[in-house]
Amino acid sequence: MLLKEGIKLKKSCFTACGLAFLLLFPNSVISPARAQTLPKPKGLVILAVSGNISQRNAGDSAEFDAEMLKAMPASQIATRTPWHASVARFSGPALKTLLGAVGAQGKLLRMIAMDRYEVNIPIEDVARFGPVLALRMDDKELKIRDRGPVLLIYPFDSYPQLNTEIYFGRSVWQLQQIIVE
Ligand SMILES: Nc1nc2c(c(=O)[nH]1)N[C@H]1C(S)=C(S)[C@@H](COP(=O)(O)O)O[C@H]1N2
Ligand SMILES: [Mo]
Repeated sequence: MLLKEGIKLKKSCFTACGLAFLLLFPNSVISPARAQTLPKPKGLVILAVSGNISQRNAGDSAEFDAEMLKAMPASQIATRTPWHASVARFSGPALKTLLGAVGAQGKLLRMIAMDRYEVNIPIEDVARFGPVLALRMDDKELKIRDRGPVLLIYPFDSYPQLNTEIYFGRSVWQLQQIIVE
């Protein structure tokens, strides 16, 4: 009799503890991906994300080498651009994919390029137009001389309204740093 009571008590304690754990750490079950830590880059860092992010691998930043970016699911945009007169196929992680990987939360993306060019992109652009961090053009890796290694491309041909100076200006080439605000 006493033993039975003891087992019952133990059982209910387990349930209560489990419940308390879930209440304290809801993310442990709801989004296990968030708990994953970002691996450290092994090669040359070509893109760094900082600001309002939850995943970091180098101080306040999430740093990426080429291999890490290539390992992400790739998206494609076939379009003409201000720099390419005929249609080309650009591929690489969608900006949305990268922002998801670092747990970005904010309203504004400060984009900074190798030449210190800087432009602000409203976060709405990400879902609305699906811009891509192009690493390749027609399956060929973009070199620095091709405006790579990371070139932000909007689907200019799919959305005629993108063909303005505003979006040309947001098409950052040689993108090096993103600050999420
Ligand atoms: N890295 C970098 N990206 C950049 C720029 C720049 O100066 N540096 N200029 C922006 C602007 S203002 C425009 S209109 C387009 C086209 O620039 P271009 O015609 O001078 O090549 O690229 C955008 N991306
Ligand atoms: Mo511009």
